[in-house]
Amino acid sequence: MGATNPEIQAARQDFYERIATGSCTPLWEVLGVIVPESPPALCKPYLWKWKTVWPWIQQAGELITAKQAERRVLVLENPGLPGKSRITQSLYAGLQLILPGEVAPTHRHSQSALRFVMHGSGAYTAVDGQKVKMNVGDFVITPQFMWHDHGNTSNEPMVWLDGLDLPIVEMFNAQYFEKYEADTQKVNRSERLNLAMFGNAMKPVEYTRKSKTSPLFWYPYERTLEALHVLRHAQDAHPSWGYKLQYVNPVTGGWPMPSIGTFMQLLPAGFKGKAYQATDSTVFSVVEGSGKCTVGGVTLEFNAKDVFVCPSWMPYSFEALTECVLFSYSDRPAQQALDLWREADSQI
Ligand code: GTQ
Repeated sequence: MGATNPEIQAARQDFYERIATGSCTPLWEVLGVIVPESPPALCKPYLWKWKTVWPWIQQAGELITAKQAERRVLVLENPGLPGKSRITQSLYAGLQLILPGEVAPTHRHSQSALRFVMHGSGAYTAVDGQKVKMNVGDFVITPQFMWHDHGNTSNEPMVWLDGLDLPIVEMFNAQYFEKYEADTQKVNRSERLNLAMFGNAMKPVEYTRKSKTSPLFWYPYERTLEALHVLRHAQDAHPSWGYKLQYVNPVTGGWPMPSIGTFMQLLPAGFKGKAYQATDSTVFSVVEGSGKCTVGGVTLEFNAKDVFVCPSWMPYSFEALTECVLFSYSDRPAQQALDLWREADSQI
């Protein structure tokens, strides 16, 4: 808007104040903010070093039990979104600690959750009567509104990354939460059965789809890693992401979770990737290796067990010092469901 004479400005101000009494407000004062040309950079690139957070996780373990806390988790809060309990505008991330002998009691909620195991092995997640023992690198799904509890029957602490669509469900104001009558739920099936039913690109003939979430809820690391190693020897690396697989729902071929997409990629030692840009802010969890991610003018140097975030539409590129394996998740399925997702080269 060009220079406006003070009289008109005062009249407008007066007008804004009058319409505010009836909960109206002028669009022209906020249009550029609410309809920006491209995604505003509110979410910042950031890296959480395992070396820094591991002592804090252990200290949390001394201050509160898993049962007292319900879930003993350090939330990874994006420095650009303080106080909002989120790592990106649409997704939550937290590091959950379960000590030997502990139980995180059974509850259910409308938010979908993923677990990605970072440290330790042998703790379990029970989902809807099925128990999964989790090991480093395993990706486990807790579908929306399914009873789940976690416990550690091993003799070492276990830490995993929780990824939830909390901000999405909050945006829709569709949150529900319930506690189960007991700490642990009755378990009558094992993860071996889940893998047998859905983990071999096969499914029981009589199976009919009940929800949008994958009926396979355990994706063991050894299978994922083997696939990446075979690919690595069979073909050239993609110029931006090396060798990258996306997890799928074996029944539909689509994403395993309706709101969150998950990936695992391998960057060969010495890999120098071209920059990539897409509208899904992405959370990376480093399983193996050391490297660098350059994003939005910042270089994030990562090692195993570090977590970092690349915000929407900021070009990012990888450099691998050693062979790296990276797990990642984003809201790509939710954006695609609404026809919003864009890559830099896509034609719209
Ligand atoms: O394990 O159910 O990090 O409900 C945050 C909310 C974990 C869980 C979180 C949750 C959970």
